[in-house]
Amino acid sequence: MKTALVTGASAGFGAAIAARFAENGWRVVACARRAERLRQLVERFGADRVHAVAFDIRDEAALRAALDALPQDFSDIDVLVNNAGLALGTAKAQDCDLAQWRQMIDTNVTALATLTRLCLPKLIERRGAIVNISSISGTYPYTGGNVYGGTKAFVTQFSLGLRCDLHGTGVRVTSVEPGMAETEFTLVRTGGDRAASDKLYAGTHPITAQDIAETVWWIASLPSHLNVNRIEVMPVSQSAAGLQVARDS
Ligand code: NDP
Ligand code: 8X3
Repeated sequence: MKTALVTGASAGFGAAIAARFAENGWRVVACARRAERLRQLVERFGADRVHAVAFDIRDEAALRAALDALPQDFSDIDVLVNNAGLALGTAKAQDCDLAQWRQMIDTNVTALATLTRLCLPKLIERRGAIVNISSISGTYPYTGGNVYGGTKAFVTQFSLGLRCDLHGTGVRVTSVEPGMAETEFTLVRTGGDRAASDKLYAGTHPITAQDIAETVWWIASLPSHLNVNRIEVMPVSQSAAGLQVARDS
């Protein structure tokens, strides 16, 4: 039986990814801060299938302790899904809150890189795979995307760099780059503004968490000689239209 470690498994993509792997017979290590949400996964699939670990991924000591304390049945990680992440705010850079910038960098960049580094020996030993959840915001800039987009550009480039370093090890690395998806993402970004979240997605037929779970499952279950380097997924209702010009400024 194979094992996946999924970060951000308490909501959105991560919860759907954890469920997709568990229902397909994998063991899942489900990580996030909200223990009660993770407990629901354990109740749904059983403690022999899902092991829940609640901690803040920005806390390196807690991260190390969680990995060190994995029960033997869950310690052989075959697939690492680096999904935990967030955007905070939509203000222009000149108006942004530095604490929010730091939280995005600490979560989306530093914690992701730290967990990856700590899992690499096991992943190499098991010829495993890393699936990093990046975003189209790492490729296409938009007003108010500033640091969030920067963190996701890191995730994409880090994924490509890992591919180089892991050359010859058999470890696969993929950057998944979704566009607009309806999860708790916008609620978090707006500080819990349900009306703003509903307004953003109204009438758009956005990506669902299940869509991304299906994408990640497909990547993980491909034959071991195939690597999807990057995959960009948007809802049909979204496309890129960049470039603005300020006159007489
Ligand atoms: P959600 O807000 O629904 O889920 C985010 C998950 O990340 C939650 O499980 C949350 O758990 C976890 N998380 C956040 N901060 C921490 C932390 N400090 N420690 C541990 N876990 C943390 O959003 P999505 O499912 O949409 O987001 C998942 C990933 O997908 C993110 O990396 C996001 O940037 C990316 N993405 C999202 C898109 C979208 O439009 N929704 C599009 C492209 C990419 P908890 O709060 O319990 O700790
Ligand atoms: C999350 C979606 O619109 O910020 O990555 O690119 S968006």
